[in-house]
Amino acid sequence: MTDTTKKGTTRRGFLAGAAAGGALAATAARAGGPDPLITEVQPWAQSLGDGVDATPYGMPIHFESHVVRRNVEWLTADTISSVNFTPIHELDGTITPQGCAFERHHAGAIELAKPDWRLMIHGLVERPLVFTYDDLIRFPRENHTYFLECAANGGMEWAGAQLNGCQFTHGMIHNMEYTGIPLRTLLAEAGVKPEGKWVLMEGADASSMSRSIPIGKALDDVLVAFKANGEALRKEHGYPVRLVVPGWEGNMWVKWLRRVEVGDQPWEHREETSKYTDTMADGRSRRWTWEMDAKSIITSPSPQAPITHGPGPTVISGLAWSGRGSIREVHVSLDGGKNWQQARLSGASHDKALHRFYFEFDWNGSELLLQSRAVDSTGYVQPTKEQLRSFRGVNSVYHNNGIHTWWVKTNGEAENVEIS
Ligand SMILES: Nc1nc2c(c(=O)[nH]1)N[C@H]1C(S)=C(S)[C@@H](COP(=O)(O)O)O[C@H]1N2
Ligand SMILES: [Mo]
Repeated sequence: MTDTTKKGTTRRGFLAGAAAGGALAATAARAGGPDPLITEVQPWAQSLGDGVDATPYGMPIHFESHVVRRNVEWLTADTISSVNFTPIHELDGTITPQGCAFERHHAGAIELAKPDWRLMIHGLVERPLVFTYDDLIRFPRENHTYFLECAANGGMEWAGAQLNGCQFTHGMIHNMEYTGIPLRTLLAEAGVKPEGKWVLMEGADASSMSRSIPIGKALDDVLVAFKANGEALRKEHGYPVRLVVPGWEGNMWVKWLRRVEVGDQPWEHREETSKYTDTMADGRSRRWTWEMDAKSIITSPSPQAPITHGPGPTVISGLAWSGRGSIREVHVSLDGGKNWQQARLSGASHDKALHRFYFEFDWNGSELLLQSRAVDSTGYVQPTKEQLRSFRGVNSVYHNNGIHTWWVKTNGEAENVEIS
């Protein structure tokens, strides 16, 4: 094949033209001769592919088998009362597929069939009620997209940089479109008595996960959800029914929901006293911290997603979210917070849901101290870790929403660091 005779119509001509444009320089550099991937008939074009009955329910193609939840062995004594992390460094857009959305169980993920599921509403109500799954789905439904963030997301980073990858530092989060019945609809069916000011939400697993929620939130946007991203909840996320508590810490999103009790005061159960409370510098703990403050993280480049293409056009990508509303702006710094530039938000902007941001720039190959900073719709600005510690000390585990830093080296590798 001669590829120089008719410039502009041949492959070499095309690549030379592209190289002049800059963006395809890396591809053009390989243009020593004909590319067999283009010029030769490949195996996948010499035989037929799979039939439509080969995969009744599809899994990701095996080339993507590294895009999975991962756990950190030393973090918990066993894998039953434990957590794994969403591979946020590999995902894009805003929706988290259920198959790789992080899991947090206190007594393992249980198997509870729809016919065996019951939801009880009792306590300070006019009519104590029990719903079956078939009862539940006869109420009017709503669809909403929300993030769930475990309050402990980033907990290991309070004292300093520790885990090398955003999957581990920020991966206790997922974002799904839920189909469910507003809790207020079910409470109205039971008739909350005037003295009913709190609800206790309890799960059916052996942990008896239970949390107190003020009636105002329960009657606002809380959902009793049975689908996520269009399909049934996965077992790991509470099949057949879980609670969705928009913007509030993940622990309150009770899975395998079985009981709603209406009361006149909070129950002060384990998960809202000895756990999921924030210990301050003086050793005393904050009683409640329900809302998740605005936060952001650059997912690429990051330690698990280095820059592999060398200097030139580079895409920075990341996630931002707020438990108080939507994300108004995200700023990106290349120099550890000295200078900030506006990132570009792309995709859906739902209240209390993940937002995707991008920042495109021409990397000159020098070291970077990458940071991102979210501003939410209330005007709240994500704090630095220093600011956070000045208020909260270093005894905390939960609710670390400090600005995070990746040190990008000249070879494109990134490392979790903290700068002061
Ligand atoms: N019944 C029950 N609900 C539960 C839990 C649990 O162990 N049991 N864990 C809670 C915690 S701490 C979190 S962060 C979220 C995690 O939800 P996910 O596993 O869908 O990510 O569920 C919450 N709901
Ligand atoms: Mo959690």
